[in-house]
Amino acid sequence: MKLIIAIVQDEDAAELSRALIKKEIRATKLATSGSFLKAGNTTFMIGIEDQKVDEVIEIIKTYSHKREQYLTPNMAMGSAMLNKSVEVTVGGATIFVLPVESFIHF
Ligand code: 2BA
Repeated sequence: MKLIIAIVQDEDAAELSRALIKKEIRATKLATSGSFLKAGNTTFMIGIEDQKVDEVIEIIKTYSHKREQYLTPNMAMGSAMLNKSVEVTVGGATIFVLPVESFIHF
């Protein structure tokens, strides 16, 4: 078994959630935020059998879109302050696949 941790943009979370439910793939959604943009994002925790990992990654890919976002002037970036807008490309998704030592569900 594996644990997939997938960070997606909030805008993609509802559709991804629906697609996972439709495929009977269980997931937990966490409201998170990125350290760089400090904007909200959504983290999915998905416990899944090894042979279904690729299928889940394909589903996440289908519903996670790349978007341009702006760091606005005066937004703190580390200790530096910006004085003009900076464009960054966010997403599709950031995915970690971890081995699961044991899975207990009752
Ligand atoms: P944020 O940390 O808010 O980052 C948003 C976007 O800003 C990133 O998009 C990337 O394009 C840019 N960015 C982040 N850190 C940067 C830096 N030090 N210098 C220049 N540009 C930087 P994504 O790479 O698609 O990441 C989207 C979100 O996924 C991140 O939000 C963060 O919440 C998460 N994430 C990305 N990589 C991660 C990692 N290695 N570990 C944990 N979370 C990660």
